[in-house]
Amino acid sequence: MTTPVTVTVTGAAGQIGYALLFRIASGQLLGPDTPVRLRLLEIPQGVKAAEGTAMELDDCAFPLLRSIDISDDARVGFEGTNVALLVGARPRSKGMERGDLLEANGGIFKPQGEAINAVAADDVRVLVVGNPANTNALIASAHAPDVPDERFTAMTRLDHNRALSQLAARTGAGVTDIQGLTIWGNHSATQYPDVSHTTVAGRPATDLVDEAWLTDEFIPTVAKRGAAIIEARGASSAASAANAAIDHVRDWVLGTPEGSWTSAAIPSDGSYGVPEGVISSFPVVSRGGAWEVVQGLEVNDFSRARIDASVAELVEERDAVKGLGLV
Ligand code: NAX
Repeated sequence: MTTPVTVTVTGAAGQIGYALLFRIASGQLLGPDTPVRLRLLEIPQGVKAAEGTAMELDDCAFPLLRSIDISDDARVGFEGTNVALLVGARPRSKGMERGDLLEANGGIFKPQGEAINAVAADDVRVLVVGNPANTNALIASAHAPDVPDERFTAMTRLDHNRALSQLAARTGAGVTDIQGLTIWGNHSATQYPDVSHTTVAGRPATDLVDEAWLTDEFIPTVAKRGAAIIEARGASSAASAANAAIDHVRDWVLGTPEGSWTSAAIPSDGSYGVPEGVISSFPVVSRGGAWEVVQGLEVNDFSRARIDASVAELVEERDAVKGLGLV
């Protein structure tokens, strides 16, 4: 057994929190040999429900779960944290403009970034799930000057998994037959699921599916899957989002398998023409506990236009939060 790892989940009493916490406590995040200390951060109105979830966690008698602390104070919630999953965010309410949404989330992610800077462990890794995830991650990072920028990431793994599943269904393959798929850009409707380097059981995906399907079905289905889930379920994706968060952190900490890559939103180093500093989704591998952008992929004209459109949206969001004094 190794030393316990402290994992903070914000929005712990929410839907995704409920789907996430049991999997973390059971060892699915960090493996079967790593004990976990959980810290649940909520707003005051959410604390009681988080206490209920903690009672259920107790009742699972998970061998790896060492402790559960609940707080509505970010300085307590992030104390000594090694892995911070920032799930709680301010959703867009009816009639809310994008600027208002960014400002409201600034009110959450600025103090959380400051608290992470002040009290988290030196090796803290942050995954932002709460939307607008890429820009929320940028805000938190801007307020944590002592934490290296690359430790702040945002989640596009759910989009990646959705794309894998759609392509597998279309080609009659298994998801494990698919390699080299990428989500580029923002976790929003402008995201670009790219199969131009993808192979399915060793064959180029572009030989197996036609362009019309890619443009008219695959890309919009992946990008709008969240809305389709809400329509069908009457509630937004929760278990699949929690699953993707587990995949992201596990790969980040333990490494991605040899021979393929995944997608994660990480601060750009300028690769593929994405302006430096913007938190954009890229093809990535994880080696030695750090994400690396897969280099040297050819970007065709179609991909270029799609990547540029999504990145332009990210730049706009960054400029908007800059204008609000949030970064
Ligand atoms: P819920 O509304 O069920 O839960 C959110 C929880 O966050 C609530 O319990 C609330 O009290 C808490 N909260 C709000 N402000 C907080 C703060 N300042 N500190 C701590 N807790 C706070 O939402 P849920 O369905 O769990 O979704 C959470 C977030 O995930 C939303 O922003 C949603 O848009 C986002 N998603 C992101 C996805 C992604 O792929 N990146 C996919 C799924 C999901 O839509």
